[in-house]
Amino acid sequence: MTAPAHTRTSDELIRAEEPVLAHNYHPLPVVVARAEGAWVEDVEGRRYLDMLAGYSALNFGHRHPALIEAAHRQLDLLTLTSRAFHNDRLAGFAERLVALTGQDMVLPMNTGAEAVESGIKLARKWAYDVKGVPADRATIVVAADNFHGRTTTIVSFSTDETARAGFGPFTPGFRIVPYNDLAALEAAVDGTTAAVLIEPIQGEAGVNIPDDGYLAGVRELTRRAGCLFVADEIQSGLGRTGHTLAVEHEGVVPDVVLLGKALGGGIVPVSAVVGRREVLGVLHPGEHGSTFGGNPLAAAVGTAVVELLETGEFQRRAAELGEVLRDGLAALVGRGVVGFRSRGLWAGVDVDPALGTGREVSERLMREGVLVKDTHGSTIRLAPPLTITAEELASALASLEKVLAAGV
Ligand code: IF1
Repeated sequence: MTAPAHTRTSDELIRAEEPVLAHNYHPLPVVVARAEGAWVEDVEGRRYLDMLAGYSALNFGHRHPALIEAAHRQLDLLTLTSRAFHNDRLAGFAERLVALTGQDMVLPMNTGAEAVESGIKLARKWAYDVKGVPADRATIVVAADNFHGRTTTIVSFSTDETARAGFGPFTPGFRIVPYNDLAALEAAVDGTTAAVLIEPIQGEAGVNIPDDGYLAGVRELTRRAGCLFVADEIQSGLGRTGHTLAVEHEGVVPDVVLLGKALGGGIVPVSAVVGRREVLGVLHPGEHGSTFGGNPLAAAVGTAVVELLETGEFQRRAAELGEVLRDGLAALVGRGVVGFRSRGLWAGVDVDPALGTGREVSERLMREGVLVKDTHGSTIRLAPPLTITAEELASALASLEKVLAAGV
């Protein structure tokens, strides 16, 4: 398919955005016009290797043929009914998603933040209806340096002032403890605790991987305390770390798993709360909902995504190529990289601040034809599509080596 005819250049399009688009992002100066697999192409036809993959929403690459085919097929049949009626795609999607995750039930939503908000509402209602916590007294324990989305309730428990400042008043009922600290977590859990909500690996914090045993510790601690373990796998899940879910690295099964991003195949927003019957069963008609949640187009694409994951191919690729990524980054330590964390095809790379900020390194990589996104300070995040080839990955690592060797 040829790129759409453009009447304006990249620079003209960037300038045109300024007066009419809210300035809540500071994008790299690249204007993408088309994409396929791990590659994107800008308005002028320049190609870039996409090492961000939509923050893990593009695990299967841009426009994966099986996902596009599922979307095209459904577009020609039915796109939306609302949940006022049944549609013929939702049962199949829910059945395959519970089978993939080893859970009992699904609450289909759209964005990740909606899945997180729905998970918070479910945990609280479970605390009142099942655990017997007094009304409006439920607490949820979260980790410092968390990222769970941008709604006012979610930023209520963020420790990132940039994400919170100016958006109060905030939602009460959350306790914040250091990540990867079981003693602090134990001290924060009491009879009012509905759930512990954590990312199995903290993405925005810079791919912050907890010590082995932490997730198993959270599982044991929450089981003993009679509260829920809610795992936010919106970024870490669906193959990214070499497993279907990142919690599998420790063989842990949470009570509730939050999914999003790649569940929509990079085509439509699809998210879900997947969990035990005892938890999702607390909802009764009229108590929660969403106009688009569980729509037939989302269910058709989501089903095609689950079918891709059922093969195990993408999890294997992430595990195998993850070793290439890890070894490639290890070779750069002391040569511009001061440290890194990686699991599967997901890495947080700490660049020597003397070489520049994460943003400055991202701009230099862009000029080399590689797109990445900084997280904080001088840390960049690498999260390519799981369809990336070994050659493409080696090329991206070579570009990083070249940018670091070139210095400031
Ligand atoms: C932005 C960050 C990543 C998430 C986890 C829930 C959500 C996210 C673990 C909410 C979303 C996105 C949001 C997007 C950029 C990106 C991001 F930089 F913001 F923090 F990936 F690290 N749980 N993360 O990572 O999902 O509502 O966005 O669908 O806000 O700029 P959403």
